[in-house]
Amino acid sequence: MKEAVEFISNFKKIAVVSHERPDGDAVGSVLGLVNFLEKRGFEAFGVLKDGVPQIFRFINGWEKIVNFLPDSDIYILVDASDWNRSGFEKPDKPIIRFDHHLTGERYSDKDILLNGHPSATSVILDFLRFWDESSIDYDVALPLYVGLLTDTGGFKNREGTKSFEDAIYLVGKGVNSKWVAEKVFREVPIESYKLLSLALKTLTVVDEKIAYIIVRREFFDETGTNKEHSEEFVEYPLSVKGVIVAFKMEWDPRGYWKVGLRSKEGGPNVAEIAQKFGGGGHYFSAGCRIFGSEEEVLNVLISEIKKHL
Ligand SMILES: [Mn+2]
Repeated sequence: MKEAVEFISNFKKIAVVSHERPDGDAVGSVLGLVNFLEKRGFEAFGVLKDGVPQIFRFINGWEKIVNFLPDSDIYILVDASDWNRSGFEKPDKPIIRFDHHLTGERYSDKDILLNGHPSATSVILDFLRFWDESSIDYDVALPLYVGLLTDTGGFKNREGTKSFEDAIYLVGKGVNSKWVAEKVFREVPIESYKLLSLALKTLTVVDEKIAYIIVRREFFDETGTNKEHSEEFVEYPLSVKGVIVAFKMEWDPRGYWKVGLRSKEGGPNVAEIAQKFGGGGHYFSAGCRIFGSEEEVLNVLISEIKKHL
């Protein structure tokens, strides 16, 4: 960490970049770092190709995030396994990566990849506490907490003490955990439920252990919704009793199916399944893109999953 601090300190302009279709961890990682770097006197840019989802626009500084890649001295890639996931051309400048997964590309010997941390914001919190605790104020703590809360699924997806230790620290910086939970989980637009009611009709269990949900193109058309409205739908097949592995397959306007895979205790490593289709992720959560008809994709996915049971 010391080397990473010294390395970053060599530069003046710093861009913090995360993945397309940003989740709470992506947004929180970018904003937590940017707000901290600004406090330290750097010229910092937050970059998200798809912008900040509506639901996270309560976090201080969200409106500073840009959807193009600005000229910068160094690029910090957060919560993403490789640069391609940012949706931008790779710049010809130093890149350093912070993540809570060891898999993926490495860009520098200063990368900070910590396996077992509950969120990328948890890795960043450790790093910022090492760097300068006095610069971690509310504006830094709030986005880091949002990443922690969302990536752990409201503290459901992780065992152990680390998430709670981080939460105690961040709440100690003034984060109101009840207010944030309401912002994140209880401000669902009604369109999401309209989309969900259609998608739930496709909920299917295979061999008692595998379940899936499909979000078809016409569901979006019928309800006037988009991919932002179906973010957490994979929770429904996953939560069926007896099921240990689940996926959501969703039509993407770019012409393929976007597949999100999840595993429960006793379930298979879904990262290995996603990798078969050119995707990636980690043990309990992974994703990939597959071209083909709904039936074709269902068939190849289910037969691949069965090999891992
Ligand atoms: Mn994450």
